[in-house]
Amino acid sequence: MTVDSIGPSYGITVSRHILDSQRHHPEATGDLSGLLSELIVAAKTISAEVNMAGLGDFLGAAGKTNIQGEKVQKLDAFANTNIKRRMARSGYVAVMASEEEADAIPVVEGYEGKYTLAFDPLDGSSNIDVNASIGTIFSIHRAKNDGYPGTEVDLLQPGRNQVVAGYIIYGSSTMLVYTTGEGVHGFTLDPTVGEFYLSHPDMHMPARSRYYSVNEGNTAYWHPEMHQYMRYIKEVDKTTGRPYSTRYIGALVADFHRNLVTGGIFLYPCDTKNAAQAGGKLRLLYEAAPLAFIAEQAGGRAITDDGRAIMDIVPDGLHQRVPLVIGSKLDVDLAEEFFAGKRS
Ligand code: AHM
Ligand code: MG
Repeated sequence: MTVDSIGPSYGITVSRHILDSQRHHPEATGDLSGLLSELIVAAKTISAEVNMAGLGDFLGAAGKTNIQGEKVQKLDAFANTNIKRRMARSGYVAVMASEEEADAIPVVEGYEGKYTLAFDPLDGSSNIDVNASIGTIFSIHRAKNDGYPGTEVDLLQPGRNQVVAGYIIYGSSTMLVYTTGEGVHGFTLDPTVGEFYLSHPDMHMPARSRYYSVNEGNTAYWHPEMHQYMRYIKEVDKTTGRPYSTRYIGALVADFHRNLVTGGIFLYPCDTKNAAQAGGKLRLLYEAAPLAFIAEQAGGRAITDDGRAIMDIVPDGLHQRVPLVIGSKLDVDLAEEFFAGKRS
């Protein structure tokens, strides 16, 4: 039997995809592939738990508040512990940071690896109790020193230095989307066999869209330029595809994923409600920077509303927050023009 007579592949698993990508990098040691494999196991475990949430004891708050002062949901705590424990002995990471923990998380002595991992264990946790989409977001950098215990300094690197970024969305199906800087690839979990299969190779965000995602309940807190931009995209003008339609679920990972697939712009601008935290709500390390890497790789853009590229911001703290405008390139360009006062 010749190889040709074997026929086409039954589907590319994420493990195969990662190993194939590694082959293009002869210098690779396999550590990054190993790290991703460990993360994928964590993702499958969390996915299984999310699917059981309605049946089990996981709904509702765990009775604690996190560093952001928000209620920790039970599933958040589960996801956080699951990722942390799996990674702490993996030998691939030097230090971690989680949206749910105040300080940098050390790994077990003797297991220090060469990467850092920042993660939001369960983004959009207010959606847990209502059976809407939630997700896990992750961001990986090289630590400053290979094989030594990492510190906060290793984690405070700009998004531009990311080696990998991705998310797992627990939606109508569970999907993993990630980039290593060579395009964006999406995999769908087949729960019957427990494998992620390549379902969305080389994802590209449409350059212009007709969708916007924003919490309009914050209108009273917006700056004048945001009002002008919103007024513009809601005007009727069929030649430019307006008015845009709203899509907002309140879980960044879900809103972003939708916009990645169909095109769209997500805005959580600088507002007076969040004045105490530089005007933004979303976290640079766990939310904005990893999604910015994916957006750029898919042909989109991510900026603050004063026009800085999210990827270029050097974090000044693990839990730094930023205003975020992210999505289809031409839509972000347009918002930028309004915010810079070039249009009104
Ligand atoms: P979290 O659930 O990890 O704390 O994330 C914060 C969430 C984002 O997922 C989402 O985009 C945003 O907060 C929604 O905020 P709001 O409810 O103010 O619209
Ligand atoms: Mg979050």
